[in-house]
Amino acid sequence: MTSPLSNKWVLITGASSGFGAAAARAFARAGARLLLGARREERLEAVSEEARLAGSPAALFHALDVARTDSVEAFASWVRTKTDRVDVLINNAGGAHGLDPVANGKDEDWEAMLQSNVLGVLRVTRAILPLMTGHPGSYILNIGSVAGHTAYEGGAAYCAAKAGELQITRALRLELCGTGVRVGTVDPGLAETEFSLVRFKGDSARAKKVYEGAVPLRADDVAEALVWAASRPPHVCIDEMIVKCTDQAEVYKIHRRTGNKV
Ligand code: NDP
Ligand code: 8X3
Repeated sequence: MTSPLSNKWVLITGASSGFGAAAARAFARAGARLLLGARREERLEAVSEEARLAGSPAALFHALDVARTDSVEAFASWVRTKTDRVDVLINNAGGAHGLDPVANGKDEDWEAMLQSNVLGVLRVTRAILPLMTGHPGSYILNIGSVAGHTAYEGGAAYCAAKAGELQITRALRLELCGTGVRVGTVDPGLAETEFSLVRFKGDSARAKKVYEGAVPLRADDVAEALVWAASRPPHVCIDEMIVKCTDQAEVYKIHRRTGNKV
């Protein structure tokens, strides 16, 4: 049976690692053509090669920093040289920087989180929307987080950013109602990617502890959820999906076999 994603153009931001790279491979297995962006081009090159081997008829990549309007515009211009339509836009680029309480918060961490998780989604969506609006059934899928639903200590800016992403999704859903363009958010919980390594600025021991004793989500679990959502027929819009590992009932309620507390 032909995949509903066969030859569709799927644009993924933050495709150089974690969910974005896993999504590139998963959409490739479904036969999609890929437009991949992130800052680390050598990583993108490796992911695009994996995607080609997994079955993508075109796995293309270009440097993208969603925190800069000029970079987003250059990326969008490059996209327009490859295709006049984007069927699926996955706004995934983002992450957390630091886990300091507000009293000790660093401007550069707050700014990086709001730039990538909030303004990045707005910028990329604004730039790519013209390639989607004439095509009913196209789909904007944003990556939110359980952090957008529940606040936690040390998470003020990140939780605010992901709550912002959720409200951007909801506003876009309203704005695009009647165009046939679908808008949704996939909001994962604890997932082992480079997320904690980035949050703790390369401290791998601290990053590892976040997952200790639990069985977290894998990047592939989230990628499969994205492929499933994007494979629904055009009249079906998955608006909001929360995906957590079985060991995580709430942000703070994580079953750990070692009893370790992060
Ligand atoms: P990773 O750190 O593995 O991946 C983050 C990706 O985002 C990388 O490809 C990185 O690429 C990219 N990125 C970050 N900043 C920018 C930027 N300014 N411009 C372009 N690309 C950028 O983590 P995850 O895969 O876990 O994170 C993906 C998304 O999922 C993020 O939005 C994160 O907040 C969210 N999330 C993660 C969860 C988790 O527990 N892992 C749970 C819920 C949500 P590069 O550095 O090459 O630019
Ligand atoms: C990542 C999940 O709980 O570490 O968005 O903020 S959490």
